[in-house]
Amino acid sequence: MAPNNGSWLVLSISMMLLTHGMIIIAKDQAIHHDDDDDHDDMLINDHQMINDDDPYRTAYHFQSPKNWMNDPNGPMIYKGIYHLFYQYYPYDPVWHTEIVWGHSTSTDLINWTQQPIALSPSEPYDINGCWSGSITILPQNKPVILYTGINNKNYQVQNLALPKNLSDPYLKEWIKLPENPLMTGTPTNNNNNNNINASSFRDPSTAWQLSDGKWRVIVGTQQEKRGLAVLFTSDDFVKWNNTGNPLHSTEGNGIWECPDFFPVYVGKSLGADTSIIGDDVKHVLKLSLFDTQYEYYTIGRYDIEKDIYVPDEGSIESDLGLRYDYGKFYASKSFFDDETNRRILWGWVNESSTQADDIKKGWSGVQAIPRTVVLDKSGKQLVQWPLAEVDMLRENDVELPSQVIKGGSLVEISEITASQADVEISFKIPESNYVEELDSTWTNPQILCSQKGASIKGRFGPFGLLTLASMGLEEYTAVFFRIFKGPNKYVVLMCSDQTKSSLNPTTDKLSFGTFVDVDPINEDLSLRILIDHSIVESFSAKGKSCITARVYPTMAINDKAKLYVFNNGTEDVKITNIRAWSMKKAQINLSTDNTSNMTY
Ligand code: DQQ
Repeated sequence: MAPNNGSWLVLSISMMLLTHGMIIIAKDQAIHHDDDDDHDDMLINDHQMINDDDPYRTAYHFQSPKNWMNDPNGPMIYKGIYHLFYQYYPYDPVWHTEIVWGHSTSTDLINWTQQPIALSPSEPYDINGCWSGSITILPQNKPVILYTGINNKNYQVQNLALPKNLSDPYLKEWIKLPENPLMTGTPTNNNNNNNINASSFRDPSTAWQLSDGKWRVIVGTQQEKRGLAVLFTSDDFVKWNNTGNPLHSTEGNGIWECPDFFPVYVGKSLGADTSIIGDDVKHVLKLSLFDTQYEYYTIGRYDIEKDIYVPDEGSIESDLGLRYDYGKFYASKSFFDDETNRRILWGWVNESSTQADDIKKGWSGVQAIPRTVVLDKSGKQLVQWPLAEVDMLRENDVELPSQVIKGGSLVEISEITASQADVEISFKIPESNYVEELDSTWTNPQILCSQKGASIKGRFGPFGLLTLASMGLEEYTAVFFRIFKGPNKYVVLMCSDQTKSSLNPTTDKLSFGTFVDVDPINEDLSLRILIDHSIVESFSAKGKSCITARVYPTMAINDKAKLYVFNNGTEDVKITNIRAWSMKKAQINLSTDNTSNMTY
């Protein structure tokens, strides 16, 4: 792509910064904190300080070396190296406003090397925190970060940072632009009201460019209770104008955090670059709703004449709409991997333990296994699937013959490390008149799952898997289906039931659930679960519905954990396929050099 004026301007600013030695954010630069010397040492040796016996530390999910991690920020691929930045508080396993951008790199999205902190509070426009944001790759392969700074008055402003050295594929150092902040809201009671509340204005998206050469970016905000993705445009990526018309907004759902806006191909299982426009794509707008702490997405059309996004009829941002994940999954961020033509999604999975327990274990937060995202053939929802690279960690392949699982029975899947596993299973049910009727008031699947947990007998279901189960079933996390007869079709409920996940009475054991768009008579009812000590990540119907849970068994830990297929319905169900693997440990956040230690 030919460089446009914007990228040349950015380039010249970056050259100027290099020549004049402006704001360099390096690993040994003091972070805004009282006791810097000790902490610099901690950053380098962090990974050595986590207790090796911790039964909840994950083995192949991305985690910070220690302490607090939340949102994934600015994932990308640059010169063949994958980058993940993340909201990181390096001094405490608890969120603090003066958060920094942790940074790790990988060649395979599974094994990660810790890099120096990319951004930390240092300037009046971000002295109280470097909050979430995104990366955009400008023409001539120049990545830039747009992020939210919490300024010296505690207002939220949008800033730009550039790599110090584009020839370093690890992009270890970042430079903040002297023109920052580039986008601001209006502090309360200011007469020049630009209708953006400076206390609720954050998380710039990846920018996209249309044929008029202008860059567009959305930022999450709210007006009263109306949630909005305000739209800014720019010719040069430095001077940004508020168009005054949000890309999209919805009454009543409060501030939109971490908006993500991207195209998906219709009828093609490929990812699309964020700037792709055309008849062969639809658009997705994802919001993280602060008020519910859940994410919602809609599928719709990007009207480039009006610069607005119009969700398809019936596609809405609420509990009646679609979610990437019906469990714990928040502040997610996708990027387009142009080397493999995939759109890859990262999402933060927070703890379900008490803060006191987080402090005891010394860390908090994991990232879900990155997922590919494509449009389902129905055009009405997305399909997500763990990256193929995850399969490299599989070992001890166990395959059980196709069989009928009788109502009320349990089958163990043995010979794998059940606390660190990947399991795939498919069920089939026969046509039957003996299916539970769906009551018309049962519209909320999460509530239905909490009322009809794994121990509540049905007819076809509950059947599925008991993960992280103790020998005497004192503890287990059950992921299962239950089939109902709706007015004109079968209705499949998928649940992740955490109520028996731990004997520790203090953990949050909320059940999760969703209805799955699958025909259980004519299609296989498939389930894949990634189990990793304290996370159970479930994908049903080949990725149409996902539920992620965090659990903390006290007995079913390490080699004491077991995995079972169960059927607690009265009716027999056919298992058409079962395969399971132990998962090797990935190398996550080694603080050594960039290329070594990439073996399994
Ligand atoms: N986390 C960041 C914010 C974002 C929130 C602060 C979402 O930028 O809105 O750590 O989890």
